[in-house]
Amino acid sequence: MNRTRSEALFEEAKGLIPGGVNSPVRAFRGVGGTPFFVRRAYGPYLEDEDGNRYLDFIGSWGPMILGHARPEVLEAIQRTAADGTSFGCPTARESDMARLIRELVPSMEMVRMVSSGTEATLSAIRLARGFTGRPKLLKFSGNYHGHGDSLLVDAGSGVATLGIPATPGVLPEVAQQTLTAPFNDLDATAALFHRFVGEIAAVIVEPVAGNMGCILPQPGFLEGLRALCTEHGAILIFDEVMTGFRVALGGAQAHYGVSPDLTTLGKIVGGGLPAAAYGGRADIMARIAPSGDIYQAGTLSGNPLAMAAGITTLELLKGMPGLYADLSRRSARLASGLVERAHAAGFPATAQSVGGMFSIFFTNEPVTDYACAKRADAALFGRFFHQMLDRGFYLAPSAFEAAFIGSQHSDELVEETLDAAAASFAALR
Ligand code: KE4
Repeated sequence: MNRTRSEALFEEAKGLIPGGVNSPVRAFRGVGGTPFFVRRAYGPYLEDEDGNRYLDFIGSWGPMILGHARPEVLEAIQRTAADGTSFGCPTARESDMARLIRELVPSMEMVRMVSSGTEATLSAIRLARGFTGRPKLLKFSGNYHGHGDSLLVDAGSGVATLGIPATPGVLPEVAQQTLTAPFNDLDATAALFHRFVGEIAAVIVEPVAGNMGCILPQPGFLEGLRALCTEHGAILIFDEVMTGFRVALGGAQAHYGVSPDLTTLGKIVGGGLPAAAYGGRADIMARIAPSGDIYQAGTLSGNPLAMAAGITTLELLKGMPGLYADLSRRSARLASGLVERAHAAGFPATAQSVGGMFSIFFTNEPVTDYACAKRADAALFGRFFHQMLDRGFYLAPSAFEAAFIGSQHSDELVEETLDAAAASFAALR
């Protein structure tokens, strides 16, 4: 494929923006090569600056579950913008959004809008610490919750267990307050609760992991976290920035039947515009300023255009009762079909899917946590990614990301994708 204009744009961007991108994963460091620059998008397709068209399995990293440039969403944005774009004053539309979120995610009795998933998780963590008066946070290896200091933390080694900074700029004394357990490991989680009695303010978890590839919770894992948090008086935070309205209309908590104390949302809730949210038990949320004493604020929180795009998206999803069954069926077909074609070409592969998200791992061992995911063949993933990209299929540009399908990914497009995968694996033999 000819991508000369993207290559030139990337060279120029690198002199203006760190790494040439406004978010690292876009630079294709996980798969090598030069990222394509998008000129426009429509339905399930992206079109780059050289006129190449790609079937998009990323959807802006989750938001575009109804496809790009959805007419109803564009119309809502245009109509709203005609009356102004930002006021910094309360609007009725923000209550409409909060009411709609509470209807779809009943555990979110009260809701605060923010502008990114990072802002949602760091606010929820501050709230949990303020509400409990406890300092420590427990997270899981391979879960990503945005770039808040408490979250850019690696597991301490062996006996240490206290967190260590995952990046320069995070202070050791901050990182030490974050404990880490392997995803799906209830015993390790319980051991941390027994070691740090009365110190853990919250557990934060991606109820379906999407930032080390798509890794499902083992039966009983989420229920076990719920029981441990209840037993120890810690707050259970489901980070549903990715899984919210993605694995089910009510998110992973509806799909698995486990209710957290707080939930964070992002991506789909903004319908492609910058919006995110955190919310949950009314007694906890009441502590947020100005009703309470725990501070959090944001100039563009509840922005009218983002509310219009998000509300329109959620209302459309509400009106599509069979959508999530279709997404589950198609993502399962993709997952099993990719594995079949990889095996037929002699490559090890396993895959996982739920609702509108899936991942393939180039290993034959079951993948239940980050250590397993890291043992898969990431180099092969990169080669497969580029084979598919050159055939017009844009999969996740990292072995440690999930891929997404939406309402526009028809059965026919799924089969086309599997045909391209067969040709790609044949070319890689
Ligand atoms: P943002 O700050 O990027 O809006 O959200 C952070 C975040 C929080 N929680 C979960 C579960 C997330 O997946 C994310 C962000 N996801 C990444 C993709 N893995 C966004 C893509 C990017 O970083 O550019």
